[in-house]
Amino acid sequence: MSNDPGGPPGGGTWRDREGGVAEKTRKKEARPPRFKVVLYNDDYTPMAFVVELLESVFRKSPVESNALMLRIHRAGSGIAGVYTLEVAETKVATVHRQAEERGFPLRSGVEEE
Ligand code: TYC
Repeated sequence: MSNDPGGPPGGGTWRDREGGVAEKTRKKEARPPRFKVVLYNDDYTPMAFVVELLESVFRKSPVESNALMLRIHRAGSGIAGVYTLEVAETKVATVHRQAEERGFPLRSGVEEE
């Protein structure tokens, strides 16, 4: 009676272990969860300030920044960028700090992708 097909306890193959990291773990580390930074429209923040932020904080081109600002203005909100959680939260904090410094009510937030 030897039904044992061989291989490590718990299934899989011995080969799984040769790299030291199982495939599931490797995938997790290679693709961390991503988070959208959403910018919301309001009636008071100047268009030029939003464009400036999209360029300086979100590294978008002037043309792209202007198009996105207008999209947010018309639709009510828009995605400024997609990042890891820590980076997304830092961008939101930067947006709020710079807007508050200028006395503008601009709001933004993080949403899981
Ligand atoms: N609605 C603003 C205005 O007319 C412009 C604006 C665009 C404000 C995008 C916020 O996220 C925003 N001055």
